[in-house]
Amino acid sequence: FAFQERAYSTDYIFNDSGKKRVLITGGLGQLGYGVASELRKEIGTNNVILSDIKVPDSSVKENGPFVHLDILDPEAIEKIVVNEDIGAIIHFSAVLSALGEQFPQKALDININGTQHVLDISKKHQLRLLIPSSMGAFGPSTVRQNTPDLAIMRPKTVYGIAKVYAELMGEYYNSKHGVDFRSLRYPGIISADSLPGGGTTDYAVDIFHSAVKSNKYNCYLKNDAGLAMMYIDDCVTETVKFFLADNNTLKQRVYNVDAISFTPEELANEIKKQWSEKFEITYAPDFRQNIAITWPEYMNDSKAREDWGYNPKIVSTKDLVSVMFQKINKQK
Ligand code: AKB
Repeated sequence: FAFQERAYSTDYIFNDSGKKRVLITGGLGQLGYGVASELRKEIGTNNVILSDIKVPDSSVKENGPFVHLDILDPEAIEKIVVNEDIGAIIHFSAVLSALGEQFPQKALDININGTQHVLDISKKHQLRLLIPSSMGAFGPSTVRQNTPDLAIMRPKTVYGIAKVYAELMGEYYNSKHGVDFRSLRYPGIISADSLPGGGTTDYAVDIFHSAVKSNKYNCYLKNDAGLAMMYIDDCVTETVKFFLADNNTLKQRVYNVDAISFTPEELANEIKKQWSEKFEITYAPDFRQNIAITWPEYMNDSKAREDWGYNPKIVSTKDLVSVMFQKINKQK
């Protein structure tokens, strides 16, 4: 889309003191690098600092600034914010839903305490703060189809509870302390080159790699476990659009975003059509099935479309499968 049509301002100053550099936490996860690359195109390579507790490949450092950061160390976060003139944080550090059930204490530490640290630092230095939420913030008592932004939120995972905490605390810091808090409730994100880890929706990424490797996949969800999903390029583009959106276009601080909905069986059928008739799927549901049935099959994201122009491009299972195999084939 044309530069002039963008709904967000082009000066990218994130707070009153004119700070315009962005710190991304959990930068080596599924989304960090992609979001950093897209944001760097908009605000300049050196204005986006990627961080993680993990050690990056040399290519990560070659493509822009990277700092080592433990999200449980608030002094270390503040030091970077002050020394590097940070005006905004995108907070990706999190333990995902399935891993969080296996390591609840670790999930509580990172997902609650890590979040609280970035909230407090954002309050102190008046930063813009984007903390992604997830459809995992919903639970078994939420309507699973066309789930609205305002719905019952009684999640049954540590991950989901921490997402509700982040949403509510972010809204509180926004109204009480003026923090420019923003959040998107992501569905499962499907990517070819960066892998998720420890999520309930990971099957929808693993299945492609398994098809290419062995033409079969043993799925840990039941054949009819429909869930909301989105292709990574849409996630990256739309997250950057939302992050840079003018504050006055946002009528709420937290938005549902969604793109595609399918069951494991529907995805497998499309893979059979586009990859190989011989592709075989088997089902061995485990504890992740019990999480999946408490999450939306699809969410209503009309508010995101109205307020800041949310507009994903890949909206069918057919197009998703096609783009995934194009990407995976290129990697070979
Ligand atoms: C997970 O499965 O935990 C994540 C999510 C939907 O938040 N992918």
